[in-house]
Amino acid sequence: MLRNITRQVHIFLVAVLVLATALARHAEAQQHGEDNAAHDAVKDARGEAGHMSETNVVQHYRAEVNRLRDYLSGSIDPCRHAIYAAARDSQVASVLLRKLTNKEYVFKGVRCHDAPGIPEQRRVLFDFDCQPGTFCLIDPNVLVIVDVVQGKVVDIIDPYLGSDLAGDNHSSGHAVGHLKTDRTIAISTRGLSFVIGGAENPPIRVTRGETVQVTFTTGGSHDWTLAYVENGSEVVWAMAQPNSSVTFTADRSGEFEYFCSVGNHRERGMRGRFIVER
Ligand SMILES: [Cu+2]
Repeated sequence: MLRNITRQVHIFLVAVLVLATALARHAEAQQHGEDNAAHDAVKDARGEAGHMSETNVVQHYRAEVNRLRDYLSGSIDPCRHAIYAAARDSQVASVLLRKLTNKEYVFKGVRCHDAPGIPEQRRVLFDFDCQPGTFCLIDPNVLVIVDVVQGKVVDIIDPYLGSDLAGDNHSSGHAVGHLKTDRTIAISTRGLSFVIGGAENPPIRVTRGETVQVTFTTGGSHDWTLAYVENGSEVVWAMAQPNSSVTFTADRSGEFEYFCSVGNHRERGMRGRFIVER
């Protein structure tokens, strides 16, 4: 089980960092209207992920994101910076990773557009389609609004129902699924335990449908990971890196486990129950 989740987490992280690299590559190709680089790189990443060994994935991830940052430092193109700001945002990463690892979805690339009338914003569209042969009424696109002056994500619209921002000759569609927070949970660590409201590894109870923000603070090498089980294997539902937060919708009911995916911390008791009540 542990190996399983470690591998899942690993694949996720590899996918996001290669996505980030792909995004940079995509930004390069953008002027030529080339959308395929990001797509191909993500496909490559999925292939390679299975062969990665058990390095410290969190450190590796951070190093790769830093590399991407260095790569961008000479650029003044607001769209490149917008794409980077989106890709490094833990909440965006969490949303994208769920889609990238969902076999029903196909990642088609990323596009960046001006926000009409708001010069400091860019709209970064992560374009997903449903797999051919599957039925879906809603394209699983994700639109990330970035303030390029502050280098911060302003909003995440998931799914984004507008069919094509580049078209610009129709309205931009409805926005549903804003990650508006219903509940914020502050989590810190003490040794190999999570601490919530003074208690060690207490059960977390939420109501189904609530949007939950977890704020994770730690001085150590830990993460806060929540997983569910599907077809006998664990899938990461949400993950907060050290000193960051993650927002997700508690759209599954039942009992789940939160834990630290670093090393053997989970086995050594760095875990607790996450209960979603109807
Ligand atoms: Cu840990």
